[in-house]
Amino acid sequence: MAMNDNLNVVVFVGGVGGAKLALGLQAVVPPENLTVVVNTGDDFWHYGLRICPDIDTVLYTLSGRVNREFGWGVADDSTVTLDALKTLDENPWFLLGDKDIATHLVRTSRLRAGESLTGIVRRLAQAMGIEATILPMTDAEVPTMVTTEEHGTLEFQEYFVKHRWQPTVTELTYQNMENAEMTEAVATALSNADMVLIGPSNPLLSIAPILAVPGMREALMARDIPRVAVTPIVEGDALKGPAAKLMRELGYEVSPQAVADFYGDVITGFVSDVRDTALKPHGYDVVSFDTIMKSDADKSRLAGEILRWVTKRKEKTL
Ligand code: FO1
Repeated sequence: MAMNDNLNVVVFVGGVGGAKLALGLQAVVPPENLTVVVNTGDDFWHYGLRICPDIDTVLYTLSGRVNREFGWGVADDSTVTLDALKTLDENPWFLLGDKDIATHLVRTSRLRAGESLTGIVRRLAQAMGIEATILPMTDAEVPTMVTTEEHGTLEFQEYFVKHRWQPTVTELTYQNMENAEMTEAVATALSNADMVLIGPSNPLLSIAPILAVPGMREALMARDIPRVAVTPIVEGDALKGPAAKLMRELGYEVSPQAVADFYGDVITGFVSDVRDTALKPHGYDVVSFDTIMKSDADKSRLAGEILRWVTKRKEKTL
């Protein structure tokens, strides 16, 4: 029997790191009790297609399709379309594999037919055999815009992929967020949650947009349940991607304390890494685990440890 039966777990994630924790959770939480709320600030239009990288990373990871070398995209994908684009004098700077393009075609045509992103993701997850619930943070388009010293304001993927996150960032804005709404599916998941986890994702690029959805912070704070973040910073650096560089550029210290303080009242507990026991954040209920997830066994081990710790704390406070 799976562990943690009947406890509803909601986890907030961005791309690769968050998807790894979601995969670990999928191994230890019954699917009807697991909801993954995903950042959509990285989404963009490219060659007329709607691309949702973080959602796809979660879909591909939870369905076992993901390219494990990259952490995103589909395993064993081909690049026939991309190669053909190059023969047409195009510079396809965003790597789209042929199987991946099928996902974008389905999503784009359904969006154009008037279906919501939430409904489309539900159907894609079903088609891929995923039983857990995967929810976009909102159905609105809320592109994260990155203002840089060198190139002015860029769309997120231009900053991240085209410029390989090398420009110096001076500001992040979550465009159109004031017009975004929390979906009914996210509101219901939060009101039924027994705990909310925040994955080891980039706090500024992946989790901040989710928390910026109007009503999201209030919905979280309204629940007297454990809300626990997992550190994305280990030994003073990000395991992957620009989290550390970006935190420095935007005036944050690069430490578990700074990550915990960034979440502030939103969290009640924090998981730091065993390598950083001397750097445990103050002012939060903190536990240290090995947060580096290389193998699938690491992922389910960490997910299990977090759930057991949160459950024990919950029992103690009742
Ligand atoms: N990341 C890259 O570094 N280069 C790429 O060409 C690239 C293509 C890509 C295509 C589909 C997809 O779902 C993800 C892709 N990513 C690529 C990853 C993506 O840019 C990032 O994982 C996230 O947006 C950051 O969380």
